[in-house]
Amino acid sequence: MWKLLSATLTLLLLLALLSGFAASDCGCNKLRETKTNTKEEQLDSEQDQVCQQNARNKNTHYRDYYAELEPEIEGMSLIPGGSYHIGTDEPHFQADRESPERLVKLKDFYMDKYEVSNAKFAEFVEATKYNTEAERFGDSFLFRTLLTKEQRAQLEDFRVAGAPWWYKVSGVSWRNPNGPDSSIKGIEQHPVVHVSWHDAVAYCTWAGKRLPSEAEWEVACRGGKRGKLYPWGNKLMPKEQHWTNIWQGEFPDSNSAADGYEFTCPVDTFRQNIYDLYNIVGNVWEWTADLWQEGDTSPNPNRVKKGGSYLCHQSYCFRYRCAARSQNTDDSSAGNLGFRCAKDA
Ligand SMILES: [Ca+2]
Ligand SMILES: [Ca+2]
Repeated sequence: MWKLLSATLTLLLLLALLSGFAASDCGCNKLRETKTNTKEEQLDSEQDQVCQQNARNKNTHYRDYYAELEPEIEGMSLIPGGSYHIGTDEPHFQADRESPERLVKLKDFYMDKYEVSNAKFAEFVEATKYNTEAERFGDSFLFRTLLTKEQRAQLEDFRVAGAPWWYKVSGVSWRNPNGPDSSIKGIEQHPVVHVSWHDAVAYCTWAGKRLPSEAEWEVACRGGKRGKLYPWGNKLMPKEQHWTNIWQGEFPDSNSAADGYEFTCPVDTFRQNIYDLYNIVGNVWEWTADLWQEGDTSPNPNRVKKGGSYLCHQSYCFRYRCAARSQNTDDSSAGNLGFRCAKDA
């Protein structure tokens, strides 16, 4: 009897904690939206601190660890080292080698809370005069709906085999992400795209950081939970709300953008787990440091990318899961591929 009562109470407590996390963004976003003066800004900042503390308190492992390693690095979260499970025994794409679930041991590390934005990448280019690979090659890959019917007809032979919605378009780069005549004006806080693996490494090195390994990326994605599909759990839309920027509708013909975004969204839009990470799944794919094929010594080896993008739909690219993975050669770039950096603790 007592055992049953105790188990029920534990279950109720767990449910209360879980629903609390799912329901809350700690009210921070609401405050930001209504913010009109400095007093409210101060409230906002205090509320943020409460939120962060709340987030830590809900995960004892995280809380106990975090306290030892203050102060924080701005824009990064500390991910505590330890043994974690990554991968899955229920793979959706066998060929991607998502399985088996396996144990990895990691040291403490920091992870960017956000994908690197256009504004941040512009600072790097301004400081270093860096020229991305897409700029040097003179083209990059653009999704079909960003082209007019006439442009699509002209570029018919410049499509990707097996993925004919990608067009190789001249004059497209991080500076002109949505077509040769576009710019980053108005989308400064969106993730930088059309950056190769080499470009990502160059940025992270400049910032005193590095790309995360795949294991680090996935552990950060999982937010201390084992075996869940998404950073927040197994349900795609808790509280019937959108938690990530992906594709709604029929891929590749109609995107209802029910989540609010047909293409990229600002890097601080969807907070997805207890580590305070945003858009870790969805929005844009993210490069990791790892080779796709261990020991690959070819000139442009494939590198692992994680997280899926705003173009992913369950029917076609169910890869906005922590265990999912894909690859591109290290000189590739496209309109749905970006990155975030990590750093040793
Ligand atoms: Ca979307
Ligand atoms: Ca992402």
